[in-house]
Amino acid sequence: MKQIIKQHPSPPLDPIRDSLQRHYLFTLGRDDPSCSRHYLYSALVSTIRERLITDWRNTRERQVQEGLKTINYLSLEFLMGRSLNNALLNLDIEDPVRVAVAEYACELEEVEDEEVDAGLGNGGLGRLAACFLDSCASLGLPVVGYGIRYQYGMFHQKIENGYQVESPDLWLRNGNPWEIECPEHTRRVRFFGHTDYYRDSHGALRARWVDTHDVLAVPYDVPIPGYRNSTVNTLRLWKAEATDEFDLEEFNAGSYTDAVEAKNQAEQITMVLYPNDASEQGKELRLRQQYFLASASLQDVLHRWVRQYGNEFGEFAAKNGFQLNDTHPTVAVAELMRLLMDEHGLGWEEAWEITGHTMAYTNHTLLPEALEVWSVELFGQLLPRLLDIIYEINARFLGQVAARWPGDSERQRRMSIIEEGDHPRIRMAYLGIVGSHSVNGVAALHTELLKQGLFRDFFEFYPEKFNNKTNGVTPRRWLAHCNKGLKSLLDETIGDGWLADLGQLQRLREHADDPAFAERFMAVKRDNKDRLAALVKHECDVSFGLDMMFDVQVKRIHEYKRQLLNILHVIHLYDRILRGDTTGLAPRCVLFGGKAAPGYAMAKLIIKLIGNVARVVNRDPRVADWLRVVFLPDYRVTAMEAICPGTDLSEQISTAGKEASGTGNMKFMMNGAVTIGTLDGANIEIREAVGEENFFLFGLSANEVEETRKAYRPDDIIETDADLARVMDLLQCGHFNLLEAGIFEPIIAAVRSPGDPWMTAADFRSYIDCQRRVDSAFADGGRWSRMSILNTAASGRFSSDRTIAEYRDDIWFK
Ligand code: DL6
Repeated sequence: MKQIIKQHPSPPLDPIRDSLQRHYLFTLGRDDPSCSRHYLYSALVSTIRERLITDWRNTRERQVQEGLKTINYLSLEFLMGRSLNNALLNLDIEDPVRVAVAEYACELEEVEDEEVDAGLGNGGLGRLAACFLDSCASLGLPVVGYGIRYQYGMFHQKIENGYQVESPDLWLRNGNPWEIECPEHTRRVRFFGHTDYYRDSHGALRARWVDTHDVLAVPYDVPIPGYRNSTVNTLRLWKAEATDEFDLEEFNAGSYTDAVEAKNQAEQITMVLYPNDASEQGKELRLRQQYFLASASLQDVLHRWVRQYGNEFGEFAAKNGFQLNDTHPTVAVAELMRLLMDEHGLGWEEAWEITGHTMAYTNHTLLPEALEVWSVELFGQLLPRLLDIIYEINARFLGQVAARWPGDSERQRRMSIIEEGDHPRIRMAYLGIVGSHSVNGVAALHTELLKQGLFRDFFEFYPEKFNNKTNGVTPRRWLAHCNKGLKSLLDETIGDGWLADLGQLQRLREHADDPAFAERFMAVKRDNKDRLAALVKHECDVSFGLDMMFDVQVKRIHEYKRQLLNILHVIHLYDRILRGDTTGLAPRCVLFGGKAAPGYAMAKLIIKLIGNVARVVNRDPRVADWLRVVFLPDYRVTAMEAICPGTDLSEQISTAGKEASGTGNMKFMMNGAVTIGTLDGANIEIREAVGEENFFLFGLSANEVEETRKAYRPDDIIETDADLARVMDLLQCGHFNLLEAGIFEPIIAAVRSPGDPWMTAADFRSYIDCQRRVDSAFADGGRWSRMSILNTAASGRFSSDRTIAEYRDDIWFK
């Protein structure tokens, strides 16, 4: 560094090196080479941001000048992970940056490690939103992401004595160098108060929301660069602030805590991400978050519109669209109605026409408990004007239902947005369907199940609204960045066009039978396994052998995802090895990872069981050559970037009909892992794409699950299956919890329960038989490498570029 200072200014410096040096020296005021790497990271981000600014401005100006329709993607979650690596790749500046950073005696990877994950999401839904932003920018589409700038992201997970322990994720501790605060675009969001009716100057009856408690929404913009196309889109994240710093009267009267109460209340709204991926029912703060996001974002869009076109909304729907990411932001339907009517003077019919043409709703779950409902009482207190509007929407909608099916009051009751009863509730999914022009599921099976099951009445009423958009993942992050070895091999073999057109990976098929190519492909895999093994050793102090099969299940811990079935298989393997039954067995390293919602006791107990089994297995020298098991703590985006390239076998084993799509399954496939899976979510399409001979299928189908459920007797299954009986005996006799008597009773009871919704015992036999087929395929190196290559080759369909192109053509720009 001293040397750099002496050289400065030495003509002509290369622009990246120059800018990095300038930011290090002058923006951050550091001139000491021994300064922490964090400064280098900050200076590098400033360097990149500087390069993005012009394209960012040009992108916005072009979109305005060309009068392009803008799509606003509203999501309570954006699970971005790190941004530095993605920006380097998309801007094609990795090589010069590597050189510039080397002058600080640093490897680029070390600087990258300074970035903390932006964990503003729980899992699949939030990560999908992040992949979509990358694809929208890469396809040059005018899409703005709107979300919340949570002060605390997804909690950190430690494992203590096998139990999950959560700690807060204060990801903004050192600031976020990517964001730009835009106080000039602050919006005011209302709560509480009541509706006041009055006559306007034309004598028309109008409503306004009065006596409200307001909160300010301050936007922070994050640039989203497209892949080598000069497009830079925006992710706008809202932070809540009080309208006044504090109450001066209270302060002067000496009540210091009361004086800051309002400020604290306001700022609480964006304080913390709710850490539950499947249900977060009834929490007032959660409703505040949802409305805060919806209102601030819609006001933002309307403000821009009015600035350009005045209060003339004739073309609004042609120029604006809103994609609602699950039920979380569906309150936007009522809020857009309110804003158009109360703030911009439109009549109901006109406002409804606009709302219905701009809103589109994506459903991400078949689990009833994840479909949000809000108590009418709570909603009415917090958002009284919105409740009026929802009642009116419902009354008009039910009028249409009655006209279509006269006298069918049962159907009206079923379809009502308001669920009647002692404690009436608002069904947010129904509001989303009624108020949108498009309703989509996220995989073919999921969409079919929505149409036949959960939303059957609505599908009958509005068949034209329903469509499928199978999920995808961005190949920039999930192949090019995380698997540099494979990227180089692909570039060399088929050129680098695949990064913007993943279908080109099909051309790998012609190399699948070429032993020289297979050898190189598997050498890359081995390098990746080596890296993953090092991570496991570092985090868990367990050694993974590179010749063993890396068998991985990483995702949120949930009963429907059946980590339990997987660990039962591990216990079965352990039992077989101890009995000397190792014929045909492939040595395995089984890796689990994922967070349980803090209040989800069963999921947390499953983590404990995995940990206890791992401890017993890993300490037993008799099984050491055959089996290793770990639970890798704090699973997150950055961890997955190291895990998926080094995986041989991808476990996608949810109870059929429960996983909407899955996206981890796609990341693994892209990186050449072979899947063992049920006919659930996007697994079905993955199997179709790669061919059934290259996918390990087991288990009941969704229909069979429903049939079997009618007379399900797990005790009978256990009694007649000697392998399962032995596994259950090991659990019941406390083999894995000798000093913790009885702790796994709830798990044992769940497996044995005829009411087990996840049907673990029903699929056990099929699963372990399938795992035997996996073993024999793995033992045949040539066969396995072929399967692995073909998985990567067939993964083109699972690029989020394809998904977004479908949203573009069928929903947004139809
Ligand atoms: O669509 C993204 C992702 C799907 O891949 C997962 O299958 C699905 O579980 C997830 N859904 C959610 C919503 N809440 N719940 N449950 O996270 O969406």
